[in-house]
Amino acid sequence: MEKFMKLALKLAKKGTGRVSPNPLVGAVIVKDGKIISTGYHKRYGDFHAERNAILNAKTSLEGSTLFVNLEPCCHHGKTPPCTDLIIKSKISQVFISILDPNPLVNGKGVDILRKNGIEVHVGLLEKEASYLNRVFIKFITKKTPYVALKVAMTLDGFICDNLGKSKWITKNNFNISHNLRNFFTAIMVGANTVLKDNPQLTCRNGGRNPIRIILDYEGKLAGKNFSVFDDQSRTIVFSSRCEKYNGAECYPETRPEDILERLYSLNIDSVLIEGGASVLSQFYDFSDELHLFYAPKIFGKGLSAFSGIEKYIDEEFDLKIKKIRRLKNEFYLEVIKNVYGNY
Ligand code: AOF
Ligand code: ZN
Repeated sequence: MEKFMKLALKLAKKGTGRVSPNPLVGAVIVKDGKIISTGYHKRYGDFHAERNAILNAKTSLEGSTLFVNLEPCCHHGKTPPCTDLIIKSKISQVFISILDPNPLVNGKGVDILRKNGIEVHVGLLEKEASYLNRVFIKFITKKTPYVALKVAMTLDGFICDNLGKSKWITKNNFNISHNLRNFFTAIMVGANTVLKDNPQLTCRNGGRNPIRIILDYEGKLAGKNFSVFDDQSRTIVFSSRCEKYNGAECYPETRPEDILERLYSLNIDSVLIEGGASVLSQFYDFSDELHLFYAPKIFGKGLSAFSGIEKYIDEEFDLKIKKIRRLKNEFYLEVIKNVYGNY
């Protein structure tokens, strides 16, 4: 059974970067032990995974088993309820990893299937499935974007040396970093990072470009020609000097909680914050996970990634290491701060 759900999860991941703020969902239909059809949710507003799998089938689905990593929907959204189609196609068994946290569904999809005589099992590969859809779960239940922080630093936690130089502390993180830019809907940096590095903030390993968010409270970048203002992607500025930004999409919020509320209202479900120290520190308490790249260097003095926060040894640190990976002579940690679901 697990191998079919694993395939559903693998298919779901193909929607990465394209379905937000909807969930990543894959579906596999099995009959007499053989896979007879598959499908996944490809793009926001398109057909759901289950519908695609059912439509892709070349044979009768009567008596077959459906594997899907999220509970089938039973509401009319951009598309009609998947439960109707599942019942109509005479599928007799459904394996689901997790219930849909969307209050419009949340258990009601399972009830409808059961009432129609379909055998339903919930919980297969639950941990993998809730981790995969952590952004969706947070966004729809907490009504605020999922926040990830990304930092490249020395072993002693510095993001630049004592002369302010930061290029390049680590050099083996290209692929992971650009996968993150594809995974999260938006990427955020402060004005100083733009002034110093003139980054493009695009995804350059095959994914789509994230929405670029620039925090420029004082309007230092207004009217200037930085790469973040090119037409490769949408750029959103937060500034108390929006009038200096004629034409650009600009909002006046400056506090992290207000910025996140604005992003929620813009339907932006997740943001990857890439620095610098002041932005990372301001958003630390609002963050859900950290992506930390370490180079075997020790500076002793410089700018600490989180120099704007102050925590003490007696405080609770709910940080859990999710992944450790060696990258040649460097290493990468994925650290989870908040769990949505079970993983
Ligand atoms: C998806 N893809 O494969 C599944 C989803 O507006 P709609 O019609 O696209 O409905 C979106 C909701 O449908 C979403 O919030 C979730 O509750 C449910 N399931 N959504 O985009 C899918 N299975
Ligand atoms: Zn559906």
